[in-house]
Amino acid sequence: MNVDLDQLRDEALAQIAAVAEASAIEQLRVDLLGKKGRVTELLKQLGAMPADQRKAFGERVNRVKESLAQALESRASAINDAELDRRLKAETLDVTLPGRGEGVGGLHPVTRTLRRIESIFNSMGFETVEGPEIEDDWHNFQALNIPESHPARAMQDTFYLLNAARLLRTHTSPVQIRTMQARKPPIRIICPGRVYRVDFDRTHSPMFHQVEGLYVAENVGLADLKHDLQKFLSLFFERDAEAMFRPSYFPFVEPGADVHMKWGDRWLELLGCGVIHPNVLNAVGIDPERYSGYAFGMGAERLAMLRYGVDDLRLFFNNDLRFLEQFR
Ligand code: 2U9
Repeated sequence: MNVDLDQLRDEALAQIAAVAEASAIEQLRVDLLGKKGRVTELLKQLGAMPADQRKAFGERVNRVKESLAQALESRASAINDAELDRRLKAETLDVTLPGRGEGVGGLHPVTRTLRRIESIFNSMGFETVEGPEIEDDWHNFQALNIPESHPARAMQDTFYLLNAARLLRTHTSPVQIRTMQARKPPIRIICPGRVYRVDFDRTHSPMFHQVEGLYVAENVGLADLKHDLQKFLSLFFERDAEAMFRPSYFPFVEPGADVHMKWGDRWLELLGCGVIHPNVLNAVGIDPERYSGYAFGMGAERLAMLRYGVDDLRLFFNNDLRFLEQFR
């Protein structure tokens, strides 16, 4: 018995000393001191002993039990300390590093361009008016003297809604139609907004932004148009813009023109314009014998490309931050 107890204690102490993990310590505790542990089993033998040996043996077992419990506890705390040391070394934090900060946002280059166009025209006496992006055939085409046979009305060019009674506006002209129906001349407005066409390549997007404008009053003509657009271009490009008005056809104006601007040694087409067709004035109930007007239309992305030197329109719609960040 005596030898067994000492041997058990020495073996157990050696096992405890050899343990390297907290979970293994717990397993050892169960093996030694648990309900069916080796030391506990010894205590169970007490009952079968002669009474004169029982007390002395009981005391010895209890002493072994206490020393093992103590050894287990100090080994466990040594393992915990070592683990804490390891983590403190591994998970160091450099509190002197500068913070990452918050990224400062900015307006999209097309938004900036739209606002620039708008504020220039506002300063020239044009009021900004907006309207619906879902339109009907009359406001988008018929009122604008666009004939039934015009290719713009074909499915390949216009997005029609499922029942075909409505469509996504192909220009912001219906806003001018609605404004002329609701007001009396003089009317001097610009209409910025999204427009939609079935078109997608390096210089066309199925959704893009237009700014259209018109001025309707008595005795408004081509001279006013040329003067006002010349002024707009000079303000927009911040230089003495050299503009050329070249005859062009649009159903809603007569005469119509494309406006080109001298760009280095080339002429660039920038926008379209013209004197409002009498059929359009009649359609909205304005007497073409008394009133006349001019109108123009420009693509905001096209002006943004020129102002910022961007050569692919699709960059405006991909929204890659590496591109957008350059406009902060
Ligand atoms: C009404 C009457 C006339 C607006 C006009 C243009 C010429 C024109 C294009 C420029 C490039 C569209 O953005 S673009 O693709 N626009 O060339 N727009 S005259 O004429 C109007 C508008 C409304 C009631």
